[in-house]
Amino acid sequence: MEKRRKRGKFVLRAIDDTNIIPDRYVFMNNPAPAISPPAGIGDHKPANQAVLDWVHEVEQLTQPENIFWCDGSERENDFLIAESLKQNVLIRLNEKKAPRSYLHRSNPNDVARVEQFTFICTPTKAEAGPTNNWSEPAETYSKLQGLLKGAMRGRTMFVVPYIMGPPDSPLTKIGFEITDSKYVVLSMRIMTRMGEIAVKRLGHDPKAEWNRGVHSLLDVNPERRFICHFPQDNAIISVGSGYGGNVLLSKKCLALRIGSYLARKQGWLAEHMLILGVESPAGKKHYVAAAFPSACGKTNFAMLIPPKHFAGWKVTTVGDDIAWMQIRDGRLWAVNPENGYFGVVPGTSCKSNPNAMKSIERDTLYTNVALTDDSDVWWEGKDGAPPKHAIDWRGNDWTPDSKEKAAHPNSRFATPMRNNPVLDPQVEDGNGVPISAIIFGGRRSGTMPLVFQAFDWEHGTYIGATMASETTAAATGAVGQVRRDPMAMLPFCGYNIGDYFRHWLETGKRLTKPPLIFHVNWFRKSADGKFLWPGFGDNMRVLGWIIDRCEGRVGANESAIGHIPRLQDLDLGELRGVTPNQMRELLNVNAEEWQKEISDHAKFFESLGSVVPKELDKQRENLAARFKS
Ligand code: GTP
Ligand code: SPV
Ligand code: MN
Repeated sequence: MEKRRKRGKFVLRAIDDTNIIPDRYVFMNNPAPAISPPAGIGDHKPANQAVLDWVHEVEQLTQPENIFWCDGSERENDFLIAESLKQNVLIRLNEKKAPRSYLHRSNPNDVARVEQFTFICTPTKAEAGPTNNWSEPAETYSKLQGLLKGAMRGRTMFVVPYIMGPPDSPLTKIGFEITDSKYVVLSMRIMTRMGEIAVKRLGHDPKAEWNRGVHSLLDVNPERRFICHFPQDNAIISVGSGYGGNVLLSKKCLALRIGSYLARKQGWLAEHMLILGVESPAGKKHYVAAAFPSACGKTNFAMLIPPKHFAGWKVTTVGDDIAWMQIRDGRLWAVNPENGYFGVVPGTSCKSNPNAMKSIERDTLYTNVALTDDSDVWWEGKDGAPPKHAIDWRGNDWTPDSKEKAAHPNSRFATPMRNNPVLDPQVEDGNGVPISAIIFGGRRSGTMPLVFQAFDWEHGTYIGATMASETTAAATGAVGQVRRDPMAMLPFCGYNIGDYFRHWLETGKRLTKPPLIFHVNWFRKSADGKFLWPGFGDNMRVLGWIIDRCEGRVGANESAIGHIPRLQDLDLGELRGVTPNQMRELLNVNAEEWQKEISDHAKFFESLGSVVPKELDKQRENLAARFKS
């Protein structure tokens, strides 16, 4: 430890989020029994004693210089941005080219989710199940308390009240995040409904359900980086990181890991899914939810612009990452718990995703992209020629000849969903939107056809449970390796995956009008390693078939793996750059590849031990048998 310190390897450099706010802005000094807001900025009082007690506890432990209760106001935001600029937590961008937008650089050792340091802390290991890192709650609390002891000395502790979900939804959850990072506060303001609204919803009931999240940067040292979830306590503690997915505790930690645990207990679903609306020229609208693993196309699909040939069709976004779904009238109804998009930047262009480009034109917090000489942002895949010179995501000089990438492959934007030109009008509806189809998908260079449809809910659950994808830069570790990622929830299911599969099967039984279930693969490659399918807007052609299936007006081939469109079932009018042979390759089910696939399914289930419901083993046997018949 000493040695490392001396070498300074893990010590934060120039761009840092560790400075304190000057005294004149201090809202409250120790001790904190009667938490009251400063005159002028903010005027809410959290009336719930349980929150006050908890904040006081964390204060005693971390010993911050100041406590700053966030109210979510404009004024507060302006103030925090000004402080962040002064302290180099943010870099101001060109007001003409990127109005009200800022660049943040995270520590180079801290640029993605860390699955190896993410823990589910349940009383027994079995509750966390075979896919999660488990650690014993009491021991973990005591280890984390050790790390947090005095951790905010000389620093400001921010208390961020927020809600997840539309304000009037029965699904909506309350959270409080304590953090010592201004970047986190500014991001939470974009990503959640923050401030006053949460305090009001909490009310005075001492038994009200709310999530307690504690985050501290510590010294941003990977050896002291832990993202710990305590589902039974509705609590999260995250230390040692400043990267989005690890520290915006509303998102993966609450909305998915704790969320999935609560969902099972309370009879709903918390899923890593986008939600989109699709309207036909005749004005008939359907909603679709789709689970693709991290960096596999959710944001892009949720903002899709149909090709010219699909004149009159319109796609709108309800959500781009997370869906909370409940059962009503025998159907699934979905809400997006978030208020903004935390999206992958590289590859985003006016060609691939014009709606995302419009969304991030202003009011955007960029992380780890490149900075041009005229204070604009740049990344690989942006429209136009690369700049002759830029500062890369690490803060070093960069030219087009540089070996390094200018933007980190997992560089991100945080932007309010209000900026999305195709935001769905129902996005605030607390009842949610009725889901006609659920789509699973991943990055698969072979085996998986462009699209196929499950025979029924149970078969669809099997398809989700066995789906796989090549790994991406969204999490640290090797990229491009095929791994099973059930329902795109492998890193996000907060309890035993066997119970999660069971919950899916049971949910299906409660649905009288279940959504149809599909699997897609935009990433199949030809023998020479090129994508066979153009993707992006052209994915409308697949979505069109899916909608036609929901309407019962289009045919398919019944194959061993499910219903697959015949060439004539897909509208390929004016599709450029895909030959009929390529189309056949895209839709092909290769028996040999599927033998291996089925045996990989079996191996995966074996690796999970005895937790997999027997219905799913039966599904595999049926699948294998269909290949033989
Ligand atoms: P998370 O935010 O990590 O959950 O990712 P996501 O699932 O929202 O993925 P996103 O839409 O941001 O896409 C990730 C990467 O995949 C980007 O580099 C996109 O350019 C690329 N991508 C998205 N859709 C397609 C597609 O249809 N075809 C191809 N070839 N690439 C795509
Ligand atoms: C993902 O990795 O699936 C994301 C980005 O959506 S993060 O919030 O960092 O997890
Ligand atoms: Mn995601």
